[in-house]
Amino acid sequence: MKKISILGSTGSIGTQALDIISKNRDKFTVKALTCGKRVEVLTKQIEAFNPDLVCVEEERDAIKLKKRFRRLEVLWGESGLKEVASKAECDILLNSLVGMRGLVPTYEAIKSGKNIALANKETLVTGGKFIIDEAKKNGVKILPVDSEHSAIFQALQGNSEKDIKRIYLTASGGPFRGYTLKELEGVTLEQALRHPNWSMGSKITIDSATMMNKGLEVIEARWLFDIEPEYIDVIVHKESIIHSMVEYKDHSIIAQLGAPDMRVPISYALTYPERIRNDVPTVDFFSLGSLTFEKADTKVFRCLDLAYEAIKKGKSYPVVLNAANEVLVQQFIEGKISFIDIQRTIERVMEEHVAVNIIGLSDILSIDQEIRGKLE
Ligand code: MN3
Repeated sequence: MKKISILGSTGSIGTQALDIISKNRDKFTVKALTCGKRVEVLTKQIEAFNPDLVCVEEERDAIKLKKRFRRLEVLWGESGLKEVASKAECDILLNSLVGMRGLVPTYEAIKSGKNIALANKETLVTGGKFIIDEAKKNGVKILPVDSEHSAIFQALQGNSEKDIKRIYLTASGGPFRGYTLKELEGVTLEQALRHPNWSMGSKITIDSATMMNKGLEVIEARWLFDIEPEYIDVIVHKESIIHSMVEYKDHSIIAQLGAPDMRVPISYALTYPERIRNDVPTVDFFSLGSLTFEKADTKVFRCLDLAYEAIKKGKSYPVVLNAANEVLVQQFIEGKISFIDIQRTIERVMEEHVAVNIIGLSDILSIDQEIRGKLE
């Protein structure tokens, strides 16, 4: 039995992970769960999975849960989340928090020697080298949950990272693939939330529409697989069947394919190096007929170039890129700014930024706060 703890158990990745666990009760047991405000969903999860430890955002919700489940340990707030990451008893901690707030819990989990199934890409975008070095120092595995990085990880099995020549990250292109800059100006929140292939949370769905998601994934791949950004290419592949590819030094290319369903990469991270059965549909090649590949239009989708620029310049730039993006996506969701304002403002904030060296966690957190303060 593998002991699993989940940060962000009521979100899209968290609920799909629990769905996998519920169908494989002989393989997994759940030790800790955390959520923000979806306490009703968490309550059902506590009844179904019987964890020892939970954490919620608000103290009043924690008090209610404590009354209802007497033997359950209930924590709350950011400090509670940190405590869960550090003390939850588990073989794998699934971090499916959204945004940069996943960074500190990842760090705590690494320090306490836990292997991490990482769905929170902002951890590596902002923490980068610092997080990878800490993981190495503590002998901790970081197993990718993001579908592209899971594909690369799968294509690497039996091979060596040293022999990688190039990584091809595939992108669906999102709902606005083929749009001109002019057309992008008029898009609505409802349109941006309608992803053609993947069903995901709202932050990542907006990031997919701006293509910032792919930019963040380039940075994530840079750190996960220790490869310079000039050897990471983005290919728009609208069918979302090839989830990414690795080209080796002998020019052999290994790809991972499958239906676009997050339960596959989630399962693989939880059961690695084994695989388990699931009810995900198989790829029907004859009804697909063909797979297509295009260049991303970075003149229209500026975020992708901005992410490459941030990782190439290094230092504090990726933290700035991420902080600005998180604030602006939230403002777009709240109807305060237009879709195109997201990329325009990130570009301006990056131009104005004077680079700072990142030595430790406190540098990352203070740059993040500074950028949020400017935009909020
Ligand atoms: Mn992805």
